[in-house]
Amino acid sequence: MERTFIMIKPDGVQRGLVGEVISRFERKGFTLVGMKLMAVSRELAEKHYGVHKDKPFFAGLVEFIISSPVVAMVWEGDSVVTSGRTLIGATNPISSAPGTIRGDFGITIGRNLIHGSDAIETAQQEIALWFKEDELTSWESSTKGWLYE
Ligand code: DAT
Ligand code: MG
Repeated sequence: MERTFIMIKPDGVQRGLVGEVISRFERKGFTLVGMKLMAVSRELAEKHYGVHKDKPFFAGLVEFIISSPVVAMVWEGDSVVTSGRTLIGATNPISSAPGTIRGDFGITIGRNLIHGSDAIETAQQEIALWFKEDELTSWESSTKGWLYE
C-alpha cells in the first residue's frame, strides 16, 4: 500500500485546524498509520526543505516551521501521494481551489497550513526522515471492503 508524509504546519496547529485536516483524510478513506505533535529542530527543518535551500524563501520557511509545533503524519491508501496533494490544493492558497485545505483555509503562500509529499519516492524519503520504523503501525481498517473493489 502506498504511503505519504503529511505535516500540519505551525499555522494549522495554532489555528485549531488539526481535527479538520485529519477529518478530511479520514473521510476520503485513507488510513492513518503514524502521527505525532512535535517541536521541529532547525536541523530537521533544513533537511526536510533541503531541495529549496537556494531559494530566497528558504530561511523564512525554516524559521516558520520551527516557530511553533507541527503535527507530522503518515497516511496510507491507493494513490495517496497524488490524492493527498489534491486534498491539500495548490501551493499558493490565494489560487487553491475551494474545497481543498489550502483553498478553504489559507490566503498567503507563506502560511499555507500543510505539507504533503509530491511523489512516491519523496514520500519514502520524508517518512524515513520524520518517523522511526516503530512509530508507524500497519493495520487494516474494517471499512476496506467498502472503499475498494
Ligand atoms: P508545496 O508545499 O506545495 O510542495 P513547494 O515544495 O514548492 O510547495 O514549497 C515548499 C513551501 O515553501 C511551500 O509550501 C510554501 C513555501 N514557498 C514556496 N514558494 C514560496 C514563495 N515563492 N514565497 C514564499 N514561500 C514559498
Ligand atoms: Mg513541496
